[in-house]
Amino acid sequence: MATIEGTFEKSSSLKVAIVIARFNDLITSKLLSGCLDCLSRHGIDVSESSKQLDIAWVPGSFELPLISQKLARTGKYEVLITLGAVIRGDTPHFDVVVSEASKGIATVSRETGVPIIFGVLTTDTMQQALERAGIKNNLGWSYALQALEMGSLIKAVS
Ligand code: INI
Repeated sequence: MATIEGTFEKSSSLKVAIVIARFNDLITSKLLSGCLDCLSRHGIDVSESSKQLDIAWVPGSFELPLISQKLARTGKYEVLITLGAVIRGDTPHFDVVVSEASKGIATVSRETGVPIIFGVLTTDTMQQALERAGIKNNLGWSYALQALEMGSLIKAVS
């Protein structure tokens, strides 16, 4: 029997791209901070001159799949992390944005074979989003950890 799982031992050699939405930047920039803190603590160079991390900004969560697809197709990255925040109170088309972002990201990941972490907060209120972006817990940190695990796991099954 083979037990196949991701590890965190070689995290420091992974090449990572983050695709982040500017919409609700108050939230997404906090998710990014948490994400970078986790990557950095696992040995990934997150400096401006880093050769193993790129960050792409898009207008909103709706645009996350297209730019993720472009980046994944370059073959330069072992794993991608998408960051966004869609808040129900702010928009009547909440369901459309969430649905397109989630389906699009899942489709791109399967099509390209590159793991893409779904780091899009979907909340009813700004307060809930703030709580998940640092006031109580910063999910950006968790998304980065999941990225490291998947980056390792995809290598283990390739
Ligand atoms: N984009 C988000 O990331 N979060 C939102 O809450 C949101 N709202 O409220 O509408 C949102 N809209 C913008 C959308 O993602 C696109 O950028 C826009 O429709 C242009 O295609």
